[in-house]
Amino acid sequence: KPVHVAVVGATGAVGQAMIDTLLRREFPFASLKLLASARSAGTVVEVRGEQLIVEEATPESFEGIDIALFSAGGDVSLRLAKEAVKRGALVIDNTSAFRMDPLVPLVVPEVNPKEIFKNQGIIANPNCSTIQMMVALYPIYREYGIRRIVVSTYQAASGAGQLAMDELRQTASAILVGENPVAKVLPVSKLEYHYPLAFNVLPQIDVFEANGYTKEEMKMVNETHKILNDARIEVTPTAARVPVMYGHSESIYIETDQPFEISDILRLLAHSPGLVLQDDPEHQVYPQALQAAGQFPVFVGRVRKDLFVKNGLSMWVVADNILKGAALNAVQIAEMWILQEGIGS
Ligand code: A2P
Ligand code: 11C
Repeated sequence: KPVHVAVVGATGAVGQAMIDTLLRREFPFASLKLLASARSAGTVVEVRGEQLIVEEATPESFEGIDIALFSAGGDVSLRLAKEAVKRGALVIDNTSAFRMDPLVPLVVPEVNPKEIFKNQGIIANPNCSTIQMMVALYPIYREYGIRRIVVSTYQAASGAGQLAMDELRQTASAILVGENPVAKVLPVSKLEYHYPLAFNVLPQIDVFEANGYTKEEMKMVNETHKILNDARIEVTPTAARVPVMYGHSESIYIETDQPFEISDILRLLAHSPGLVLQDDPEHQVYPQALQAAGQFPVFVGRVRKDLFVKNGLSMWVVADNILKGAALNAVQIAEMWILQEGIGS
């Protein structure tokens, strides 16, 4: 049976990466429908040598669609995902709209692939900073157990969208010619105060919650608990935006339940799915955002035992937030789904 795929938000940064990823991985789609808002309806995009015309996303757009990849913001998902399901599509949603819904699986294919098959029409893609942390920690969690995670993120501007990337470029250029740049987008466009990201670090991603943590930080706590199905893990996150275009970096410290040898941890990380170990201090080899940009894997390095805490372990984890953090993870879920269903041309 042929598979008909739709990308909702096809003109956005993640939507474009979804199209690229479907092509790079030779996803066997029979047709590809590109959907966005009325603003960009009529835009022509070339895919596999064919001129595809972007259409406005409406409930009727999903007639005949088998898999719909959504990345057009939570409001669009809330309005249209169930319409797509009603018409027989499997929705893989990259927004936060359904992530914490108990009826919606939250999936990182390297970690909890079986959840894919418990879906009731919608599968949620986790937040980018959670996905890369899960890929790196799951092998250790499975072998040794993890009771505590202290994570600090160094997140790229692309996570906040195209306007944030434009602002990073503009504020950097302004500072270089001695001007005082005025920011209008970062850290959160809908809030009152804005600060330049260029030559700066902003310890705020998304809005603050009543407990003093940001929404981004709370996603790392709640999504980790749901993906590992273990709410006992103590997660202490700090999320910061750094002047990088693509690639989130994370400094992760964990405490395991069982004691470990560092050589065993390195061997484990070197042979885990979706993960590339880049750890050779002697030759200054470690993961870097610039090198991870455009790549599919999660990179891990700087792996070392804590100097004081018996089961403490630190590492540096980097991934392309638009690829493994969004588009690739969604496409991997779609691949597993069609394999199991035995569909695809
Ligand atoms: P459009 O280009 O028509 O605005 P990004 O996060 O990079 O800004 O991308 C957001 C994506 O979501 C774009 O493809 C955008 O399309 C799409 N989008 C925004 N609002 C809507 C909407 N109301 N209906 C459908 N797609 C939308
Ligand atoms: C960022 N993590 O880097 C955010 C973007 O829940 O899918 C992704 C938000 C989400 O700003």
